[in-house]
Amino acid sequence: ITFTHALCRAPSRSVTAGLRAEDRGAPDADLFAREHAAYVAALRRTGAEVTVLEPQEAFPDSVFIEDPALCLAGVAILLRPEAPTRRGEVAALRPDLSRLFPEIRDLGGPGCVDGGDILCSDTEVMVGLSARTDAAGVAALRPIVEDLGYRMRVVETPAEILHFKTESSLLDPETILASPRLAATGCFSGYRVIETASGEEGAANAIRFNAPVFLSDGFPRTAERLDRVGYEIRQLPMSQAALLDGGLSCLSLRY
Ligand code: CIR
Repeated sequence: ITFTHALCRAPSRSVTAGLRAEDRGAPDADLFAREHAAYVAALRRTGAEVTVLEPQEAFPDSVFIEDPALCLAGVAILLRPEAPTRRGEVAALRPDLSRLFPEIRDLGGPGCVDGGDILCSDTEVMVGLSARTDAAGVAALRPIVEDLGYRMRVVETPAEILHFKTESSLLDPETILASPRLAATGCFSGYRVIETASGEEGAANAIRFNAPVFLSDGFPRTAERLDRVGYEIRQLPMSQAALLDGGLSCLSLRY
C-alpha cells in the first residue's frame, strides 16, 4: 500500500496533562510541538499530503489521533475510546473526517476500541484486546471490517502493554516488527516477525510510511537490525510522546 495522505493533530498546551501509566514527568509542550513538527515534515518528505488539524485544549491526548478513528479502504470508522478523558475526541474529529472522507461509519454499541490496538495489513485487520479495547468493541468492529473486504484476527495484548501497536508494527505485507514479549504470544503466526533488540521494546512502535520505516530515536541496535535486512530507516525524536506512552503510530491516521 502506498499512502497518499496522513492526518495529524497539533499538540495542545494541555498535552502536559495527558494520560500516562507511569509518571516520569510531564511532557514539555514546546518540545512536544517541535518533535511533532519534525514528524509531520518527515511524513511530507515521502510525498504524502499531510493535514494538521488545530490543537484541542479540551482533550490533552488528542494529539494521539490514531486512537479515535480507523481509516480503511477509503472509509473513516469512528471508534470509541475507553478512557473517559478521550471519549469526546470522536465527536471533535467527526467534522474533519466528514470533510476528508466520502464515507463515515460509526462503531456503535457500548463496546470500546482504540485505534492503537488495530494493526492493518493489505488483507487483514488484527485487533488486540487490551485495557482499552474490549470484546464488545471488537464484535461491533468485525462486520464493518469484513464488509470492507478484510479478514479480522482477534488477539490478546499482554496486560503490561497499553496498546497492541505499542509493541508492534507492519514493515511490509509479510513482516511485523514486534517486541519479544508480544511475539512470544504467537499472535503473529503466518507473518515473518523481526524482534526488537533487548531493552529496545519501544522501537516496535514504528511506522512504514511509503518507502521509509520510521523509528523513534534511541534504538540503535534495532535500527541496525532492520537496516541490515534492507529497510530504509529514518529515526525521529519522540521523547515527549513517549512520556505519555505514545509513539510514531499514534500521531497520525494514514490512508
Ligand atoms: C493514552 O493513554 O491514551 C495516551 N496517553 C497515549 C495513547 C497512545 N496511542 C497509541 O498507542 N495509539
